[in-house]
Amino acid sequence: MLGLPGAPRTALYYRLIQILREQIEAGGLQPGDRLPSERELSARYGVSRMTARHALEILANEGLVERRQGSGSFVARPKIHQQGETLRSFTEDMRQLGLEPGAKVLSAGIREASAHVARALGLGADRRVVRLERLRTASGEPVALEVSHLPARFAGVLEEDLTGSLYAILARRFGQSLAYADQYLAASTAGEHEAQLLGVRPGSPVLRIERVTYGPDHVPVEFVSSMYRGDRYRFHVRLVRNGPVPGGGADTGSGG
Ligand code: 16G
Repeated sequence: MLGLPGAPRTALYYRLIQILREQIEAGGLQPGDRLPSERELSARYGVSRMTARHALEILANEGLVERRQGSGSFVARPKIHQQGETLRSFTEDMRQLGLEPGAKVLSAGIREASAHVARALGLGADRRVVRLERLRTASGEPVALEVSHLPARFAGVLEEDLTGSLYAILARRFGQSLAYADQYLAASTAGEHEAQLLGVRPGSPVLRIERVTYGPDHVPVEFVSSMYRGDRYRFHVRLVRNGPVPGGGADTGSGG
């Protein structure tokens, strides 16, 4: 039995999750290995099948476990690990990880920016932006949905092949280099449409990322609003105690 005498029953699934997580993290269970079934977990740990199912569901939401209809639960592949110290493109990130970057253009055109986008890009009277919606793939697997907005002076990107690197186009066609970005992450869930594109179930956990990327002259070049698969992505940010990071200094909008 997992429960300690007097411990609330609601904690059982939590304890079971810890046990399974430890087994996966310690390497006792390897990617692709089959986990015990709900029935086996229930017998082995003295919990109800409901508790076992709940624990597996939570591990699946965390992306540690993959549930396959009719064949059980398996240890998932390691997540794509993105580090947040240098400003890199999706293409550069994937190559660094030994994955093949890809992009499927879902829509591309000129639009009037919303107030949110106009503010992020610091637009004046001309509120037109290039809006580019792409599904990003890692070695063929959909991992993120990106909606990029660029000031209208970059309208020429629409004449380019957008299934490759946008940053490369900005550099080549406009001589536009990028210096730094402010990035915001928040938890969310995939709606029906996004879930279908990302190949996950509706309601699956995702990371919503907003990023404003600036040129060396501190002028915003891109505002992106993206949705990354929560089961496939892991972000790493290094935090330095005391004092500014050398070369840093972007305004985070916290005021003061
Ligand atoms: C990253 C950026 C995105 C940019 C893209 C360019 C985030 C959230 N997004 O995915 O803003 O458009 O890189 O990649 O980090 P590319 O040069 O491969 O098109």
